[in-house]
Amino acid sequence: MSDLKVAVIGVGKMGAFHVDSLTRRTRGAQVVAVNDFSPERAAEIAGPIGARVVADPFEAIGAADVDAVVLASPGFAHEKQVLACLERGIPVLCEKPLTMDGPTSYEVVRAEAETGRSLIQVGFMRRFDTEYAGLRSLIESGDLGAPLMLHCTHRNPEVPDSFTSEMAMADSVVHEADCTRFLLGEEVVAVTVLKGTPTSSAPAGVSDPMLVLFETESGRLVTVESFVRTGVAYEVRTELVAERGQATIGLDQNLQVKQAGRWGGTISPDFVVRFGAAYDTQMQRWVDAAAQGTIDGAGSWDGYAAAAICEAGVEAVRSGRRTEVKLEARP
Ligand code: ISE
Repeated sequence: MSDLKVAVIGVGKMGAFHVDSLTRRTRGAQVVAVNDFSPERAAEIAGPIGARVVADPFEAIGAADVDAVVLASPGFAHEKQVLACLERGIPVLCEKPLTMDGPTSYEVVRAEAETGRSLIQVGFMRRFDTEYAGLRSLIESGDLGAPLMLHCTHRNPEVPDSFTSEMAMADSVVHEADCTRFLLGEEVVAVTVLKGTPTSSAPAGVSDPMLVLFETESGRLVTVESFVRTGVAYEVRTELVAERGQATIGLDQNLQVKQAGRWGGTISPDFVVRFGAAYDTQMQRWVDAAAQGTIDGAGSWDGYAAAAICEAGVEAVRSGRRTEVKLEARP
């Protein structure tokens, strides 16, 4: 079978990683077209792999030789670009968020349902991380009894000053929203946010860290510490509390060295290092599925549910009140 010919839209940090993954670490795929709002950046990434630069993202999506699309453009551009992929009937791997809010994500879910196919995969890469997948299998096995709570820690070493509390919800906490659904297999129905003393590194008015509480359909509680200016490293952990035991993932304990009266190791500096293998596994599974005209991972409904949870989360940040998540019926 010939390689899947892929257009990559947006080649910032994430898109460039995906191009590298498709070119060097994924079987059965070839990047043929690259688009970015900076033509110089697009040329820098496309040149070494012999792909062409396409100035207009919609021209790249519509190109006759493009079989599938990876979208790593800014979130606000996703809605129209995903719809263009649906219109052409080609598979798309869309980085989160699916769109910028619940209602527009739901429109995308409906548009996909009308095609009668599963064409949209959302890049919730943690589902492909061996530890997250292992924790889900453990929950499903029933060995620890019924799951009761999750405690999630989400820490970034640094973000730009322009990164607001609302952005922490939509950009970082969104992964915990998806993991909650992935691990517990049920919807989140309400979000509450508590803002504590902010770090002195946070600009005035920005709540960092903050404590987010998800309530699920069956009444389970999930706590999320969101702290995006720790100045330390990238730390993402989850502890499951179940009826007959607990389990923890994300300790990120790599090589530990003892020397000269001290011991220690390193912590992943960022998400591309911590989740690099998960991104690559996601890419291989998506390419294999896309070659069959389908997806293998989080779908548009998952993207919509995460967007709806984050929308409630942003409202909870602003109002300080417990906010219910409003989900439409699944088409
Ligand atoms: C970033 O955009 C990501 O998607 C990472 O996975 C997340 O952990 C980080 O907090 C975000 O800023």
